Amino acid sequence: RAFFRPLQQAAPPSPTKRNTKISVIGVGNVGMAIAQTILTQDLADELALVDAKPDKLRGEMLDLQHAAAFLPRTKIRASTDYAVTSASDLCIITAGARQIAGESRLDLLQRNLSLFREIVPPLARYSPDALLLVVSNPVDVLTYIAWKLSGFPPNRIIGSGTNLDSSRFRFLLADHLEVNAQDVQAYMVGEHGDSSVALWSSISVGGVPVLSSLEKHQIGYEEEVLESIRKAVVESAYEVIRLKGYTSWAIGYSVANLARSLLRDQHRIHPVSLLAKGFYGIPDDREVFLSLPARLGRGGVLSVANVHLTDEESAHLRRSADTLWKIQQQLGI
Ligand code: 6V0
Repeated sequence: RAFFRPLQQAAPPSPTKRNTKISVIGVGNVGMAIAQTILTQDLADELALVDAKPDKLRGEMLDLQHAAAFLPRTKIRASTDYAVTSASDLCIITAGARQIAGESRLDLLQRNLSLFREIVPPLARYSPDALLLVVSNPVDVLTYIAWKLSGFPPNRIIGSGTNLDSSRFRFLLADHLEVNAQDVQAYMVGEHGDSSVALWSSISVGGVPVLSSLEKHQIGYEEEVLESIRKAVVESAYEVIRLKGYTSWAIGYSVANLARSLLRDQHRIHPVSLLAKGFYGIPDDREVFLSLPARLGRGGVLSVANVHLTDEESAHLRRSADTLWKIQQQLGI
């Protein structure tokens, strides 16, 4: 005897109602933090996981599935075969080779390039209309590589970039000013990591611009404090890695936040890595991905906010663009 009996004369489900599907490639610390945040925040109807290690992959899938009684209903699947990602709305790449002792940054990049050659073409084939979100490091160069290997238009290729750096910046500013981080607006742009650029003029608390509201004699002091906060942002990733071996929770929340803005067409502004040529004096022949504040929606990067940069800030961006471009030339892609 069936447990449920169908309603008489029921209409079939509407064919126009589509499920939202997210795929996460790489189920390491970062991939799993992203996956679990996506589940708890009810961002997808279907979640597909892919990794090169079948046992670890199956173990992680079962562990998440066993939480079904406590979560919104999401179909979770996992496979080493990319067919599982078919018809995704968003593919998030977190797979990455780890740096071996003594290995140069360029050698690591070469290894990640071969890895991306295995990952990106099948993702693009199975989900030709998807948005691609790259998290693996070095994120700006790998986002460029994903763009080249996918053949997707640039608006559908996004690197998580300085979205995380900016949230660390907001946390530290909020801590200093004793306010809630959600009320602090502040952007870090440029290259993710060591040479990211803090946009001082962007800092506002509760809508009040911090620097321009200070008296002249206070500005020097406050600029010193802000500079020490910027340094602390750069240091903080190293500190977490030194203390616990990797970073996971903050990148998990930050990527889930991007997924929400993209899939729910929120038109929110996030600093993410995007094709930056032509912006802030970056020449058109420099095809590099760098973070700039962008309006995100269902179409991916909808537009780039025209924020004011000082001469020094835009020169810094152009230097980063040059460095990344030279690295890309050496990779031969
Ligand atoms: P991890 O725990 O080593 O996980 C990497 C996963 O990738 C492992 O499960 C591997 O099995 C898997 N993998 C390796 N090769 C393949 C392949 N060919 N196909 C599929 N899967 C594969 O690393 P962790 O999760 O800690 O970090 C992942 C990446 O995220 C690294 O590159 C980090 O540097 C990067 N991060 C980026 C951040 C950002 O802000 N953009 C922040 C934190 C980490």
